[in-house]
Amino acid sequence: MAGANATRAATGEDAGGGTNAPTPTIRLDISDAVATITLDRPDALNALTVPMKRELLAALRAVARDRGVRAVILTGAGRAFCAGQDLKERLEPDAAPLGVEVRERYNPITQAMRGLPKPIIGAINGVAAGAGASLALACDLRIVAEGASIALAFGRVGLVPDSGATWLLPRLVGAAKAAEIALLGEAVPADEIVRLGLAVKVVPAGSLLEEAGAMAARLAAGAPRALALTKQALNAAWDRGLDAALEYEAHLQDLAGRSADHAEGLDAFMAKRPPRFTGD
Ligand code: T3D
Repeated sequence: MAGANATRAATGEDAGGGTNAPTPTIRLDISDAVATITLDRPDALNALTVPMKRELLAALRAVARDRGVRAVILTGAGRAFCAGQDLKERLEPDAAPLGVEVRERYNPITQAMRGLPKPIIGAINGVAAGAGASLALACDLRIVAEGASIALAFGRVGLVPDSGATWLLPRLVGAAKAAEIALLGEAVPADEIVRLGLAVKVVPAGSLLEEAGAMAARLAAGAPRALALTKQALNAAWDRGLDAALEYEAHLQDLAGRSADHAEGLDAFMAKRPPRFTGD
């Protein structure tokens, strides 16, 4: 798939095209080194079902493996980003216990996003509620559309924030604001999301994907390994003191310094030309 422009459903297996093939709920489009993962159940505001979580994880794993993908956009089809867990599915008699659902289906998604060695931009096109808010928070960067919002709506259905929200939110906005957002559960509107530093900017809904695409293209032109190591350093720094962070930076810089991309960056600088990074 590397380098190719492709669109496919992310079922995690060959859909086969047979009449019994399940309707895909995740779209994976790859173009010019940017993968766009679209949550695609617009009639249910992209609420997450078991197959959808499986497909989302498969899509994240596919883009992790694909050397041709250098940046990822996560967005929602229709008017919502994601309304969280599909609450109708929870009422089905064979629904897994919540602890199992979270451990086996949600947590691996958050881990895949935070561990993905490429930057993920959340193009937050509408409401991101419950586990949908957690998905938004697990992105590296966010751009929000006017009218979008983030709501830790878990309390309204008697649940606690999950999928990493209690870990990510305080680190992103501070403990006091995180407590306000998590305990009151009110929707944080787009301009406030930006004011809190949770998103880079708010843009008109019609230009959201264009703006996210421009940011992704900029990232895709960067040195892939350096970006991956930068994400790794930022992830690790959240759990470390200064001395450990300094040592880890030195270790990662040692790795980056041996890369072909570093040599190319120096060469391009001296020649006053744009670098052509390969990820080697
Ligand atoms: O496994 C586990 O359960 C553990 C993990 C839990 C994590 C969680 O995510 S818990 C939190 C779950 N999410 C919510 O509580 C949000 C529920 N949705 C809403 O509060 C509202 O829909 C919104 C505020 C997001 C949007 O409101 P509005 O008025 O714009 O739209 P709507 O009319 O409520 O929804 C439109 C349709 O989407 C509607 O379908 P219908 O009636 O036209 O056939 C609605 O039922 C459906 N929908 C919206 N959210 C969900 C949903 N269907 C299933 N599950 C949903 N979460």
